[in-house]
Amino acid sequence: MKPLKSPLYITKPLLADLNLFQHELQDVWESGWLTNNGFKHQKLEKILRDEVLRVPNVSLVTNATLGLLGVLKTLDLKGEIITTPFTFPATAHAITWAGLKPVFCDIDPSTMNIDPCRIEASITKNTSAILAVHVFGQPCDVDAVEKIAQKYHLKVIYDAAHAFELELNHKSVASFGDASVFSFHATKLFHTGEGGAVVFSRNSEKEKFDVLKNFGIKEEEILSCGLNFKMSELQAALGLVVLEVREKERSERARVKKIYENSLSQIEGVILPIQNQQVTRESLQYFAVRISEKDFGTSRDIVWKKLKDRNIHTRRYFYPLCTEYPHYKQVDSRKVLPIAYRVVDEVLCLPFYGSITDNEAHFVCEAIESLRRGT
Ligand code: T4K
Repeated sequence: MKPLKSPLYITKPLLADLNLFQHELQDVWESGWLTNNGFKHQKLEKILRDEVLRVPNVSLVTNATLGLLGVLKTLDLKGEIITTPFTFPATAHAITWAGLKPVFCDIDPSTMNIDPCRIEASITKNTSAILAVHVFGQPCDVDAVEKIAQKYHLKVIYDAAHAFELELNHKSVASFGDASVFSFHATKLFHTGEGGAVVFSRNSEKEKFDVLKNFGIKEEEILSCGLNFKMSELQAALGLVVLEVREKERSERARVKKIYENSLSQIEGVILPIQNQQVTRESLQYFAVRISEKDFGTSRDIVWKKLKDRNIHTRRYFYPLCTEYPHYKQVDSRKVLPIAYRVVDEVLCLPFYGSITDNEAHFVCEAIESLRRGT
C-alpha cells in the first residue's frame, strides 16, 4: 500500500466561515470590551445552558484543566480523590495542583472508564470525592458511581472533556454528579480555540466558582483566594460561530464512524467501542479501537508505527498511564491496575473529523486490515 499524499491526523479543528467570525469580532471591536464577563461570554453561556446542554448553569473557563482545578476548590475538597489512571495528564494534575492526592482505581475494559466495582476498595477515611472521566465520550456508569458516593458521602466530579453534547436518556451527561467539566480545546468537536465550561448541580456553587475564576473578586470585595480562569470575548466569539457549524460536523463524523464500524467489525482482533443503550446523543469526539495482539497477530505499537509510515497519524491516548509519571509512580501499580495496564497497550485513536472522505476512511480500514498477522 502506498502512503497517503497528505497526512491524516487524529483531528482537524472545526472552522466556521471566516466572515461570520469577523462579524462577531466586529461587535467586540465596537464594544471595546474584550474580557471579564462580556456580551459574547454571556451569550455563549446562555445558549449552552438553555439550548444546547439544558442544564441549570454553565460557567465558561480558559480551559478544562483550570476548570477542574476550580471545581475541586469550589467543592472545598480535602485529602484523597479517587480517579482513573487512564486519562490525559490534566485530570490527575488538577488534583495535585489543588493540594489533593489522586488515588488511582482500575478501569472497566469495555468502557475504559473507572470501574465502579473497584471504587469501594480505594475508599479510606481521607477520601472526599470521586473524579471520573467519560473517556473518549463513553459515559461512566453514573448510577453506580452515584450509589457509592451517597453511601460514603463523597462528592462526584466528571471530567467531561470528551463528552460535550453526550446525552443519556435525553439528558446531558452534565446532569450527573456535583459538577462536570467540558473542554473546548481546538481538538474538540465544539471548541473556542482554548476553553472549557463547568456545570454544577447547584447554582450556589456556580456563583462561588464564578468568584474564584475572577481572582476571588465580587463587587470590589475579595471573597476568596481566587485565580484567573475566565474566558475572553475572542474565545467566546469563536465559540458562537463554531456552534453554528457543529451539527453538520456531527453528521459528517457519524458518516465516518459508520464506515469505520462496518469495515473494522469484520477484522478479528480489532475491538470496537461498545454501544451503550442509554446514550441518546453521542459526543462523536474520538473513535478509539483496541488492538488485541493475541487475535490480531500484530501489536498495537507496530500498527501505530506502520500506519504512520502510510501517513495515517493515529494516537495511543492515554499512553503512558498516569501511574507511570515519575511523581505518581508506585512499585505495585501494575499489580493493582492490571486492566488499565493492558488497555493502554491496546488502544488506538483513529483519525476522526468531518472532512475525512469516504475513500480516506476506507483507506484507514484497509491499512489496518493489511497489518493483521504481520502481513
Ligand atoms: N481531561 C481530559 C480527559 C482531556 O483529554 C483533556 C484534554 C483535558 C482534561 C484538559 O482539557 P484542556 O485543558 O486542554 O481544555 C490534545 C489537547 O491539547 C487536549 O486538550 C486533549 N485533552 C488531548 C486529548 O489532546 P495533544 O497533546 O494530543 O494535542 P496535539 O497538539 O498533539 O494535537 C493533536 C492533533 O490535532 C495534531 O496531531 C494535529 C491536530 N491539531 C491540533 C491543534 C492544536 C490541528 O490540526 N490544529 C491545532 O490547532 O493534546
